[in-house]
Amino acid sequence: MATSETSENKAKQTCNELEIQEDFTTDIHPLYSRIDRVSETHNTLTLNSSRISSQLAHLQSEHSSLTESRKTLQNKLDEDTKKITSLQQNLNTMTKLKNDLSSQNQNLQQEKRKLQSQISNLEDNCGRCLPNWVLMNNTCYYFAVSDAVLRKSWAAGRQECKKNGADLLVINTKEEQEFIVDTLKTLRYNLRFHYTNGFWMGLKDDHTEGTWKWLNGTNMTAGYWMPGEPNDDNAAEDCAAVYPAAHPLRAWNDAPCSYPLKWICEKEVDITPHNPQ
Ligand code: MMA
Ligand code: CA
Repeated sequence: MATSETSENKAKQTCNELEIQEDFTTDIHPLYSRIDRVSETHNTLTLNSSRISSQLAHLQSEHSSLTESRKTLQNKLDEDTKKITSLQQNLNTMTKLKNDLSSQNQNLQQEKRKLQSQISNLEDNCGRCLPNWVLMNNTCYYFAVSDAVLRKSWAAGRQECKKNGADLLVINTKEEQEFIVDTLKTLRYNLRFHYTNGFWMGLKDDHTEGTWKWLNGTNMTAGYWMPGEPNDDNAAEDCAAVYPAAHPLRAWNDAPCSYPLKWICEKEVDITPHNPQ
């Protein structure tokens, strides 16, 4: 304390002396004060410069560590992008596989239904009807349902029946009508309704328009026509066909006899079992 008081007093004294000597110092005093300011500025700048240098070093190290992270992240991004692409490819493959399997499944289901109906045919008519014919009440029926069988005119369809010792279908009872339509629907499960999907029967009105006669010569008594049929469209429809219609008792249509349709044959059960050659 004593020392600082003393130096304070000394300073005051010096100040006074300087004031007294003001006249002598007026020339050099501003120079000293400028030197002081310059040196102060220099100090400040040196300080700032070293701060900046250290900040720069810090920023540089941050920059290089960020560059490093950026590289790592970019690599990760590249890897992930690759993964995504390969997953996308897998997904496409899987989707395709799934579609293939589902269509295969559909085909197999169809095949299964066909085979099941063939099994029941075999169990029912083993040896009594030709292969692929259906037995009902001692009568064998052939339904030309296969896509491999082309549509034919009424007369050409009838010819096919005759080749097998049969003739076109004659429907004698309501039960037979229901059996025919039900069987058609079972066999043609995947066929959408269309008038070209009819099956010729042994029924015509070509002798007297409007008088329908079965092949066995009997007049048709009960007709299971679709609504609006028979309409003898264009005055040219003298042959009757049965369809896999929703309502089994509204399933007939008259069509031009030359028109290509499928057909149904009918024949009494063979007494002798069929021997496949
Ligand atoms: C129409 C209708 C039937 C006729 C067919 C044949 C699509 O159905 O008039 O009665 O038999 O055409 O072309
Ligand atoms: Ca018609």
